[in-house]
Amino acid sequence: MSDNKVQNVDLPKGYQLYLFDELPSTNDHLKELADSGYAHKSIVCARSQSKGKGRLGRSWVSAKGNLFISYLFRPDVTLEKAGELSFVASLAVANVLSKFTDKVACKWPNDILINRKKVSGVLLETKLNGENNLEYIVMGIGINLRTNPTDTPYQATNLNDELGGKFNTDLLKIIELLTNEIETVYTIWNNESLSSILDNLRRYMIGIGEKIEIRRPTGNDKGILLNITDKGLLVLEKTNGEIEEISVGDVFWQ
Ligand code: BT5
Repeated sequence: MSDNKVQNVDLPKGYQLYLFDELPSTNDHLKELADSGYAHKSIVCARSQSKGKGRLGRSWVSAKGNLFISYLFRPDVTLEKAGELSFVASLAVANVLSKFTDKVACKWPNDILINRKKVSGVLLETKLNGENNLEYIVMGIGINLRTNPTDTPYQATNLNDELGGKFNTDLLKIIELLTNEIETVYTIWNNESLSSILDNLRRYMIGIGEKIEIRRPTGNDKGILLNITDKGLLVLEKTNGEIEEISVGDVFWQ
């Protein structure tokens, strides 16, 4: 395992990176390491994944050249509070991508877009210790740096194409940029609250006031995206006038 430990990378204090050529899923591997006692702020990155995972049992297309990275955190918080880390991840990714282009946006809840196409996604996985006591959380982030699938229901893109073929930053440099940003945003979340994260994220959020379709496991709904609440829920005004606060789903533009 120590073979995978990377020393020549400039990360904020406390972070340790483990880099692999290929893994089934960086989230799954980091969960195993977490179970064997790896520390808060351990990071697993793979150059490719053979079984990359999305949310709700979906898969994440994981070809070489893109970023597949997972962060382990052991905050002393409830499960509900830990879920807020998805917004921490989104804001950090949006801030990093904004160093390359001003076309970055966020589509609720965690999709990061360039020119309204999906370039990145976030998958949180938790382990509980007792009823509502968090043992750890794994924050998985995928960023399409050089390629993207072309057959997804929501259109995808990659950073290199959006920069007209001019992306040439190496993997360790991207990991440094992202980890620095994650540390900054995580510290704000840890010290203050979700509201300051969401205020920043709202600068990137698109779709407010627009007609959307929300697709979710329990059924689809159409309406106007009114707002994102201070807890990160999506407020939908349905076509029948009813207002609902939604915690899980995928947004499609109408
Ligand atoms: C996500 O899920 O967007 C979360 C993706 C998290 C991936 C990271 S990579 C590192 C870590 N290890 C893992 O195993 N996973 C995490 P979701 O919102 O469910 O989006 C998945 C859907 O997006 C799929 O059903 C496809 O339609 C589409 N999709 C799949 N691969 C994609 C890609 N590379 N780029 C854009 N869209 C993609």
